[in-house]
Formats: sequence, structure tokens, C-alpha cells
Amino acid sequence: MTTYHKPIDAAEVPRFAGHSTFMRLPAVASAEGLDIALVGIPWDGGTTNRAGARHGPREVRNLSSLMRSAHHVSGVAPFEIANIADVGDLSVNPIDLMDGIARIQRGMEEIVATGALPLSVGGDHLTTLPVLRAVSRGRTLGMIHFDAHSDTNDSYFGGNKYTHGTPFRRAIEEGVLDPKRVVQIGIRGSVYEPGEHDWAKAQGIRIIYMEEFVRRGPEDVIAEACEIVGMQETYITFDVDSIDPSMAPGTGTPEVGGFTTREAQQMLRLLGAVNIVGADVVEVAPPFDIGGMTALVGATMMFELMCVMAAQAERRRKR
Ligand SMILES: [Mn+2]
Repeated sequence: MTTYHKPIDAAEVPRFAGHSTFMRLPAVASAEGLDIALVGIPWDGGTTNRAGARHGPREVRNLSSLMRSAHHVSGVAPFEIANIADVGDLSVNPIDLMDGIARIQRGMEEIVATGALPLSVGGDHLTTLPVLRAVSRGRTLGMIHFDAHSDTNDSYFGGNKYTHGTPFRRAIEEGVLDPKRVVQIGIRGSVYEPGEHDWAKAQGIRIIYMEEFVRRGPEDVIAEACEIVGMQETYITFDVDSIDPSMAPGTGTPEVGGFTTREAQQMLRLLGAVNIVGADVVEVAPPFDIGGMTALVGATMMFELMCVMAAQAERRRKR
């Protein structure tokens, strides 16, 4: 008899009723005993253009009520094989950038210390930097990064080093990420200057531009990504602006010509062999959304990642 947390039964209580939590799971005070901790990071202090991702977690929680209990392709029933719950939102500071980053890191360190793997919802992409610091615990991580943007710029607005356009440059400088085990998929759109990605490429980051993805398709691209990150610890980060804005308009920095939601799902389902130590979905910005469609994309990608991570938790337990 397992004592895993279960979502509220949708056959008993309709999915639009009750408190809003991720996947209609119980809200718990601590990640103690969890395999996967679902956590919100309502902070967009690193946003350089259209703000609003601070409202992402609440709307993703709302639309995650549409997720059911099992995956129709893999057959994974995440709540049967892994202990998963909503641990709430991390403490943030909306008016102080450095304190915001420090609070996110401290909050995530507490979760990671319990042994639970975090699956977080941002927030802008700068939230991933303190999360990576916490998850790495002295290790150097690989990363599979779905995004329209490389987010490896050096600084903005007169030398400011911390924005949602710089997190992975900082993470590499800090030794949290091994650039030779970082793959970025879906990169596209206009750049600030022709050489904008030169630094990232010189570090060894593999950038798979959207055009290459279209030529090769999801299976081939993910096969290469898996080879690059290998069997060592790897973080998965999913920026919702990797999706085409016709399907996910609710984001701060949309770029046309993106993934379909179906292509993104296909890719996430192929990550089973990756040694995932944490994952996130970021940049859902409800003020620009239409009828919750982008929050639904965010919740769905979160569900895809959760199913892969739950299957891994079960495999680890059986070993
Ligand atoms: Mn990004």
C-alpha cells in the first residue's frame, strides 16, 4: 500500500472546483518524502522587455487542473509510481533583483536538501540561475534547453549582469553548467548583433537553431542532445517562448517560427534516458495570454516532464 499523494478525484469533485494547486495535488509545507516537488517561482525581476511572468505560477496551477492522471502514450501514471505534491511558491522580492535571486536560491536549496527533485514554474528565465546553483550542489550539470533565445548575453543597460538574457552565461562562469554538456534547441529570431552567439559557441554549447530542427525533426535532434549530455546529471529547462506565438502568445519575448506544441511534446517524451536532476517551465506571462492558452501549454509541458521524471523515480527505487 503506497502512501503517495494523489490528486483530487475528478470523478468526485469537478476539475474547476476547489483550491488551485499544481495537478490538483495536495499543497504540502515541505518537500520531505517527495520524489518530485512542484514549485512556483513568481518572479520576473530579470525581464528586459514585457513583464508579467511573475503571474505565471498561479495561472499554470489553474490550467493544470485540466491534466489527468496518466500519460496516453507512455502509459505512465505518475501519481501511482512517485510521490509528488505542490510545495507552494518560493519566497521572492519583486523590487530587489539581487535579493530576489538570493531568496530563490535559498528556497530551492531547502527543497533540494530533502532529496526531492524540483519541477518548477517561473517566473522569467533568470529564475533558472539560482535554481541551477541550488540543484548543482557542487556538481557541474549538463542542460537541455528549449528556447527561442540562447540567454547567454553578457550584460544589459550599462553592465547589468543579471537579466533573463544572461542566466546561462553566469551559470557557466560560476562552474554550475558544463558548456560542453549544454544543448540549446529552437533558437531563432533577430539578434542584438551578428556575433551574439559567438561566446556560447566558443564555450562549446551546441546550438540547434530552429532551421536545423525543422530539417532534422524531434527524434534526430533529441538523440543528439542525449548523446551530448550523456549519463551525468542534467537539468531540463523549457522556455515557453520556444513554442510558436500562434500557440503560446502569453510570453514576454515572443518569436515567430517556433515549435508546435506537438513537436515540443514529442521531444520531452524522448528524455527518458537523461539523468534528470530537475526541470522547469518558464516565461508564461498571463497578462499577454489569451484565454489561458499559454498557461495550458505550460501546464502540459510540466505534465510531460513530470511523467518522465516519475518513471525515473520508479526505476531508481527498483534498483
Ligand atoms: Mn529563455
